[in-house]
Formats: sequence, C-alpha cells, structure tokens
Amino acid sequence: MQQLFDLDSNPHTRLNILTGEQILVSPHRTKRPWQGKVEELSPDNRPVYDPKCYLCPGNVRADGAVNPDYTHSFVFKNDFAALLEDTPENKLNEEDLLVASAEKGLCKVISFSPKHNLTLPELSLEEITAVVKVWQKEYEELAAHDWIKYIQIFENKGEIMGCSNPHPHGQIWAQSSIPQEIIKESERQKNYYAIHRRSLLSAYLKLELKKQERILFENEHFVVLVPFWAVWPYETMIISKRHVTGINFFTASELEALADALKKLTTKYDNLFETSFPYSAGMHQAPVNNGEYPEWHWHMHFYPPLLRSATVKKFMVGYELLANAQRDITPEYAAQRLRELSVEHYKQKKA
Ligand code: H2U
Ligand code: ZN
Repeated sequence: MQQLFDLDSNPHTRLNILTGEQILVSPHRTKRPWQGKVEELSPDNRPVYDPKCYLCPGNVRADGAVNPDYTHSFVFKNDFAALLEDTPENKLNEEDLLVASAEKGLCKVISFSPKHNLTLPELSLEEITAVVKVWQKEYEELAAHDWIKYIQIFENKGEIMGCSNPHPHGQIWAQSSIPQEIIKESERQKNYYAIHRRSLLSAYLKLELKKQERILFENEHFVVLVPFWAVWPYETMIISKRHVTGINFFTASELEALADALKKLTTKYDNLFETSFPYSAGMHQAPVNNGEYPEWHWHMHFYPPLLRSATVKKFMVGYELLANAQRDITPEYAAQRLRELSVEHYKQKKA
C-alpha cells in the first residue's frame, strides 16, 4: 500500500513546471532550521549623494558622459555592454562540434532614484510605480526594433550578487535571439496551453490560492508566493492574476499593484535578517517580434542567496553543480516565515 507522501519530512524531488527541471528537497536535514540568531551588521550610512558614484545626478560615468540632474529615474546605455548593436550576423559550425552564432543586442542601466542611500523597498509607492512605468516604456521602445527577440529586465541587488554599486538600479538586456531560460519556459507553457487551453500559471495560481501553503500575500492584480519547486532558500515569484504575455499589456492600475507587490515583498525580505536583502530578480515574458506566444504568462522571479542570516549564504556546489539542485528548508517553511514578516520596513520601525 502506498504510504502518505510527507513533503515535510521525507526526502523527495519536485518538478519545476516552468523549466521541466527537478529539485531535490531534504527536509529531514533541518527539522528546526531557524536558530533565531540575527547578526547585527554595521548600519550602512550611505549619503544621499555620493560624488564618486557613477549613478548619482551630475556625476561623470566611465565613458566620460555626465548624468543629468534627474529627479525620478534615469536610463542610459550600459558603458560596458555585454551585447553590442553593431555585431554582424555570423555563424560557425565545424562538424557539429564547434558551434557558435553571433549575438546582437543592447544593454541599458536604469537608476531607480537620484537618492544614493535608498534601495527599492525604501522608495515610496509612487517612486516604485514610476520605476515600473519606466520598465514598460523601455520594453515598448526596445520591442519596436524588429531584430530584438527578447527583452530581459532585471536587478542585481547587493554586493554578494555582483552588484557593482549600492545606488538603487537595475538593468535591461535586449538581444537578437531567445535566451536559455526563456526557451525552456516557452516550451513548457506551450505544451500545457496546447492541452488545457489556459495558461500554465493561471492553473498553478488557482491551485496555490486554494491550498494557501506557499502564498505570501496577494493584492488586486498580483500574487506573491514561494514556488513549489523553489531552489534558493527564500526564492519567490510574483505572478499576475490576469494572463498577459508581457508588461506592455499592464493597465495603470496593474502597474500600481505591481509596485505595491514589489514594495511589500522587498520589505519583507529586508525584515527577514534585518539587512538590505540581496537578490537577483527579473521578469519573464514572451519573446517579441517572433510570432505569437498566447501561452506566455508574465511573471517575476526573485533568487536570493541568503540562507540563515545576513551573512550565511547558500552555495550551489558539489552535488548541485554536478547532479541536481537541492535544498533543506522546505518552500512551505520559507513561505510561512516570509508571510509572518511585517510589510513595514525595519528601518522605519527603528526610526
Ligand atoms: P550591476 O550593478 O548590476 O552590475 O549594474 C551596473 C552596470 O552599470 C554594469 O553592468 C554599468 C556596468 O557595466 N556601468 C556603466 O554603464 N557606466 C559606468 O560608469 C559604470 C558602470
Ligand atoms: Zn549614487
């Protein structure tokens, strides 16, 4: 007879329905993972304006350009872009063994605010809404180039994630081919849509909202949850309630609701270890200028590395590099911890 499947204590694998990959969960290793210990880090006393910062208004960047005296956000072409617009088309294939393809693209940097000392959760709802609107505008402008096939909007936050500057900012990379993660997610969503005639994430959201085990919170237009297949300890997703293929379809009230979800989620993150919580985050949406993708459902991923405190991070090593992603604390446990945290920033409370 089949035994009750205890996701809380039996080692098991879970399927990432978006990529088709699996993760090994070993919940028995940490029956009580939370030690309740929070290391007090030295408070960062960054100035509102830093004369040495390449993102602050009026300062000179690496290529000699001078930033304008901007008041909200500021977008410029990355001075060290990983992708270049003038790359000629080219292909290499030697005996199907040495295979390469030229990649054309365009990289931009977005400063979220003129204030050097803030981070996303510390911006006001209005300021975050303005950032979300800039994302939508940039997306639409980039999609107007018919050679661009995919637009990746993302943010690296914190030194630990390779972020080069604490001034609040994000990036956009737009390119002439469709990147790996998008190829995987497109295929899985397409297959699901072909069979069920509804988006994979609409169905997933419905089930998660019914179960209420991994939901952090929801607002009028978005749900924030720890996905069933989360790899990073406190990995989350923001999923739009409405099935739209991209940020270009969001109405003004959806953009505002997205800003609200971003503010609440990133505040909870900061409150978890009372630190500026590092992560890589970004939105996934349908490719552009490449036919129809009715199956695509807009969403955002947050991949934060911290495990147990402001300094103890999860490493992807050994078994994970060679065989399979693995985690100890369950996604349900992570969701419960994040759900319980306040949406008021700890610095506000201490002030
Ligand atoms: P990250 O902090 O996520 O690395 O993004 C900052 C980007 O800013 C980085 O890609 C660019 C870097 O190339 N940059 C400029 O475009 N101009 C500068 O003067 C410094 C950094
Ligand atoms: Zn700055």
